[in-house]
Amino acid sequence: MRDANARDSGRGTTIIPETIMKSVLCSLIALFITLPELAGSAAAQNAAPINIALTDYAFTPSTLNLETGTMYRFHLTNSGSKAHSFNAPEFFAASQISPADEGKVESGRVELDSGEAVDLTVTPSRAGTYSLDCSHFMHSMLGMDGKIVVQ
Ligand SMILES: [Cu+2]
Repeated sequence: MRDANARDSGRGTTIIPETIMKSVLCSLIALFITLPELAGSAAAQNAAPINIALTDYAFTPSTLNLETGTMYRFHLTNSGSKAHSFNAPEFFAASQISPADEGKVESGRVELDSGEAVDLTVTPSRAGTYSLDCSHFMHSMLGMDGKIVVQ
């Protein structure tokens, strides 16, 4: 009887720390899952919003004036009837794209289907004048180009 009691109380003392450990681990895991998300949304909220409309065949505005070290939230909308792209490889190479948005930029451009909108958090890191155009066939010749001036 005494042995059984000793075993019971022994089990009791090990069960309590185990459940505490489990709940501590669970909250730590939850914290690590939500932290990058919170950081990402906080960064996006601090970014200066810039609306850029892509149409057949123009960027509005066609000149973007930006400052190095300032975080911007590009809101690209394609309100044209065709697919267009925001093609600025030199600008993107000279900028920090937020990790959450890196997948939206491929070979220095963002592709948008007709009616599509894309948000992009970008921080220019080098001053310069960078060309912007639509990479689709003949679109830049039809007037779909512009520039990005970073000071
Ligand atoms: Cu285009």
